Amino acid sequence: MNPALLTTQEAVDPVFWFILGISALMLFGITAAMIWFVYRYRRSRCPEPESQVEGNMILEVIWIVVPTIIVLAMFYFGWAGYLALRNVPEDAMEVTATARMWSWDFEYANGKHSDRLYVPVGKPVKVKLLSTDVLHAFFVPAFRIKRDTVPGMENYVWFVAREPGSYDIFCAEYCGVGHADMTTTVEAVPVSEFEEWLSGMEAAEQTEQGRELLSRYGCLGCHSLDGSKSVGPSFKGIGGRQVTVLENGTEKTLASDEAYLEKSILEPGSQVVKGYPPVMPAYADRISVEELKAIIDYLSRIGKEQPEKAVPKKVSRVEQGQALARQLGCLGCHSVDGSRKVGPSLKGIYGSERLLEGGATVTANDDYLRRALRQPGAEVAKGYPPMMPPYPQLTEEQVEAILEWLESLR
Ligand code: HEC
Ligand code: HEC
Ligand SMILES: [Cu+2]
Repeated sequence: MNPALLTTQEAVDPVFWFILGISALMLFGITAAMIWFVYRYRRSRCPEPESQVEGNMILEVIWIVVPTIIVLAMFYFGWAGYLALRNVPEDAMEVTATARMWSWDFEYANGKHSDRLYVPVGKPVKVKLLSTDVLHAFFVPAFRIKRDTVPGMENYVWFVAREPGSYDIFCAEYCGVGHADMTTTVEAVPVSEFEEWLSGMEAAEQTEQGRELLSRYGCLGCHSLDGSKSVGPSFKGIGGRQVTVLENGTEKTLASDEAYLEKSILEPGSQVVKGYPPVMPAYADRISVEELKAIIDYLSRIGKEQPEKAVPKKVSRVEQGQALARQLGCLGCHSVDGSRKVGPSLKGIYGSERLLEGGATVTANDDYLRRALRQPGAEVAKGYPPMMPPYPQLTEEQVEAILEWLESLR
């Protein structure tokens, strides 16, 4: 038997049914024999023992040998199944699951994080298990896997999802007041959908990447984002607008769709915007296909949306704060809809009056909220346990992003 070829369900289920079957057989066999003996040798029928049995070799051999074989068989199948659970197939995809009070964070090879575990159907997944605080346990009943996450120690499980679907994940180690809320799901999706999800970025990241490329390639030296004319036309509203160009000396009016944008970047000389000098360098051999795509996406987007929204210092910060809150597990203890969890809801907290343990009240301004993050034990909200962990790893910039996110929850 090659244990590595099994899925975890196939490794566990037969052993389970084997042991359950033998136990059931024993239960019914022994109970039936007992009832039969009670009836057959009842006192009214046999008041006195009539014979004295000294021993029976054959019987003794049977009840030593048969149970020994049964127990060894249970051990053998159990051990083989256990090896299958511990031998990760070589082509397994790695994901890191971090448990903390009271939520899960999943990190993929490319650095992407999520609060649900996305996996491709049919591909083995190795889940590295870490804990940042106390003992938790990663439990997915559908795949028959359960393993402790231990602070300071790395553990692992693996599984294959054969069918697309959503499978429950629980924490199976009592870890404090929020334990019962420590649930999420494995989302098994077709491989192509998974790849798309994995490489996909949040809108905020995309916007940031697009902008970053524009400044890296010096586009912003000749193009403004705010509508003002510089060496070249402004990018403001560029996606989808009508533009008049000179192509080989003839004037043409066309819509600046993605194909037009691509051509303008790769071979700007072929269509020159009317009223501008043909000085834009060609980028045909200088940027990669992905970068070109990111730039075009960005330019098309700032055409459709409000430019202030698409070049969003503020919005992307809020989204960064929200992503951090999810990643750091704030949402395991705080709701954003006004409901009480382990800690107070973060909805409407910004700017509100807070009652503290000891009777003082404070206004939740940036200073207070910053202290709440930096030294959570110093001021404790009244009626709540002093359970909030400190986050010494947060940079000042990240704290600012979280504060802006909190402000947006008003
Ligand atoms: C040296 C200055 C300069 C640089 C650097 C530059 N451009 Fe241009 N760009 C221009 C000029 C001038 C025009 C208008 C004439 C033309 O169409 O060639 C233009 C036109 C365009 C157009 C068509 C604009 C419209 O209104 O239809 C796009 C799109 C564009 N540039 C994108 C970019 C991108 C993206 C980059 C960076 C990868 C870049 N440009 C770098 C000067 C520049
Ligand atoms: C383990 C659970 C837990 C986690 C994780 C957690 N908190 Fe808290 N938090 C609490 C509890 C409990 C309180 C109330 C007691 C106190 O003030 O210390 C609290 C208080 C707060 C307060 C002050 C609330 C008030 O009413 O004045 C803020 C703001 C806050 N948390 C934000 C966050 C942010 C942001 C994160 C993520 C970086 C986070 N918390 C992570 C449990 C948690
Ligand atoms: Cu837990």
